[in-house]
Amino acid sequence: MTTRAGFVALIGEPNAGKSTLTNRMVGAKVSIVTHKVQTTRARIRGVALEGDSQLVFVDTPGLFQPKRRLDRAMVAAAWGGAADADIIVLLVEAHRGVTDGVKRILDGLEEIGQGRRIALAINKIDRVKAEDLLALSKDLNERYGFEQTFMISAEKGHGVDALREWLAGELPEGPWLYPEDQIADLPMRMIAAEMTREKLTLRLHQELPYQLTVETESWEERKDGSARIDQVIYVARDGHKGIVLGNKGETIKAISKAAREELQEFLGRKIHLFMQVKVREKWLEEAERYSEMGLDFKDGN
Ligand SMILES: Nc1nc2c(ncn2[C@@H]2O[C@H](COP(=O)(O)OP(=O)(O)OP(=O)(O)O)[C@@H](O)[C@H]2O)c(=O)[nH]1
Ligand SMILES: [Mg+2]
Repeated sequence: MTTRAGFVALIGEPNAGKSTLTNRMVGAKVSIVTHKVQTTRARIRGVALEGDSQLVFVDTPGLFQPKRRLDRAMVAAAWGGAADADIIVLLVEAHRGVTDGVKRILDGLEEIGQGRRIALAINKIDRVKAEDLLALSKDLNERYGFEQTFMISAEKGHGVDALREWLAGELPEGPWLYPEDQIADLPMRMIAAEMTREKLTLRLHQELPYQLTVETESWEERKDGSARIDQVIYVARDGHKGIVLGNKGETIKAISKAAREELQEFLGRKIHLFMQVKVREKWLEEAERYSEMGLDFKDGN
């Protein structure tokens, strides 16, 4: 039997649907998803099987014009994921079309593109009419020589099988890179922190989700099969702490409950989840916070 295996990097503007597509390909939620931009902060690998091929999807942070150190590290992580991949899939939102952000990504692809394999996936096709799609596909293919174009809805599942089958046939021949039953390549403590950050992002408004980070500080296995997980939410300002806690602590309580339920479902066992909010004004400038997120601090320079 000839097996194939390799890395498929999903890149695109923030909110394009990269994490949604990763999860659909894997068949489980390995990467958090929200309706807000810049949800994913680091590269997240999710593993899928198709016939004799093992596809390692690399979900990346959205590509945008970075302002802060964290933004720069995120964008660097995304381009790094693209540079290391066997095949790159650029996701473009059907209803937004060729935005300035998409144009800048196409310029970036010209730079790293020599000899690379790059496919286009127009996502969220459930949001537009078919005739608009054809025009968008033509426009994008005139701007860049994509190897293939797919029209998909990562959320509804349209076109996703065709994309996966094509990728499976194009990856290099070779042994599988992960055990057959592995679906993600991220430590559990990080997945747990991400789940909490997702609930925070969904619940908190405006800039606050961008000003906090979550870390799992300890993970203790208990004899009864359950686990006790302690997490810290770092915020940059005193005022933010109050908002995260909420009136009589009801915000943090609701977030903790939602995160715990999802974690229990994911792990299939009982979890005792404890959260603490700490004010740390300079967390965005601390190397350790970046390594905890899976980012390279130096990339933020
Ligand atoms: N209508 C529609 N919505 C979608 C589709 N795919 C993703 N979405 C939604 O788009 C939003 C962003 O999805 P994500 O998967 O978090 O996007 P992302 O590219 O990972 O975003 P960042 O991590 O911020 O770069 C979410 O609200 C998704 O539910 C789709 O095919 N159709
Ligand atoms: Mg994402």
